[in-house]
Amino acid sequence: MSRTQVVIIGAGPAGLLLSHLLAADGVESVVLETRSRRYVEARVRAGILESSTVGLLDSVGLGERLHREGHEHRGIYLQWPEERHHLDFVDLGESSIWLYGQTEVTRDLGRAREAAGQQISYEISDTALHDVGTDRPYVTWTGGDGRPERLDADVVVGCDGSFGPSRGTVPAGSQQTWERTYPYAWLGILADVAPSTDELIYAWHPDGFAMHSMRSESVSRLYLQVPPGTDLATWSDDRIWDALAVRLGHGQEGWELTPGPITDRSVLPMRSFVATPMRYGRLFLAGDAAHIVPPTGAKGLNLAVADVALLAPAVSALLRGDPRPAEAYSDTALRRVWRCTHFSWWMTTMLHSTGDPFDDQLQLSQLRRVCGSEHAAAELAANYSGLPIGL
Ligand code: RFL
Ligand code: PHB
Repeated sequence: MSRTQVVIIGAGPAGLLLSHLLAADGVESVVLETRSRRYVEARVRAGILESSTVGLLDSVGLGERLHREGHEHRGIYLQWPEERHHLDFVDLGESSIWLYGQTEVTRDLGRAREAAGQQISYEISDTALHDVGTDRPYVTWTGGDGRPERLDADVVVGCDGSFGPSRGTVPAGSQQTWERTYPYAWLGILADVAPSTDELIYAWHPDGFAMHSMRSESVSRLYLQVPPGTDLATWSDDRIWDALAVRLGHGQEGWELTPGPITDRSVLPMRSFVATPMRYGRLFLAGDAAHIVPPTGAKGLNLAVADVALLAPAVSALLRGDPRPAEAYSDTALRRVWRCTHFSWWMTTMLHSTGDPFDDQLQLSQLRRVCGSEHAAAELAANYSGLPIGL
């Protein structure tokens, strides 16, 4: 029977960063992951890092490539037909944000953990958590070679995203969940073309929301609001670029959207979800395993980082015999989770067309208010650029 101090389920950003932070505190962990390392590192997802996320990565030696290859943005554009406004977070007294893909964060973490000799088992199956309500939890799984495995630990951390088994291990009576589904989805593309904008554009349009993001000087990332369950086959490349051009305002005041070859496309459902508390006995939940936000606020990855920044010292203290930070973890983390849940819901409902003309007018009124009032703009900027880690 093998034993470690902490078993971490999931090698996404939350799990990898947690193993890194624990190691810096002298705590041993083993990471278990169903997918291959290549798959995990290639998964196209988030793109925006808050300043506190960047600060944390810097402080643990993970910021070097980010500063070299990432891009610092002072703010975002908000637009609706005929009007585009730049919100400069720095001028509004808030922090800048960084454009650096989740793929790159995961690669940096993967390399750092490999160099440190971190034990990570990829391509495992049948992950099951046992006795997490006791002081002797353990995890079983089937290894890549088909052999059954068991690992006993002091603590198990579920960093296994929204579909992993950890959250479901908590008995129903010991967990409460909140959920909101939205009547729209995003069609996201990656394209081999230089971005047509210097900073992200969030666009309200009666046809539906559109967003222009990017990954580098030569790779653009764009999104279109589509109905949930949209079949990608019904969206040809031309249809996608035409819709983006209309919604993003191609031709207005000389602005042009340059199309290019699409290299990746997917449809993403949108939902808000929170499970509380984020602890049950010796099981702690972090990142998407505990909460999901719609991507409109760029919060998911940043929340996962904020969770593990709180959790790592709490677990270290617990293992040294001080249970207080671990007892405070869930309540402390949830204050930020609910703030980001509200902000993501607010951005989402302000920007996505519902087809109801009354909603259109309310949304346009809200957008004009945000772009016309320094106070309203500063509130968006503070939430978007990120609240302090310990909020
Ligand atoms: P992850 O990244 O989902 O990682 C969970 C890992 O657990 C593994 N796993 C298991 N491992 C072992 N045994 C099992 N039984 C397992 N079941 C699952 C999975 O394979 C996976 O590797 O969760 P984590 O680490 O909590 O990280 C969360 C972020 O990935 C997520 O919140 C963000 O990507 C959300 N998000 C965004 N966040 C931002 O901060 N800024 C953004 O701009 C942003 N844009 C986005 C996004 C998410 C998107 N999608 C696809 C959901 C844009 C998109 C399109
Ligand atoms: C992205 O670059 O993928 C991205 C950026 C901001 C968002 C969502 C996604 O709000």
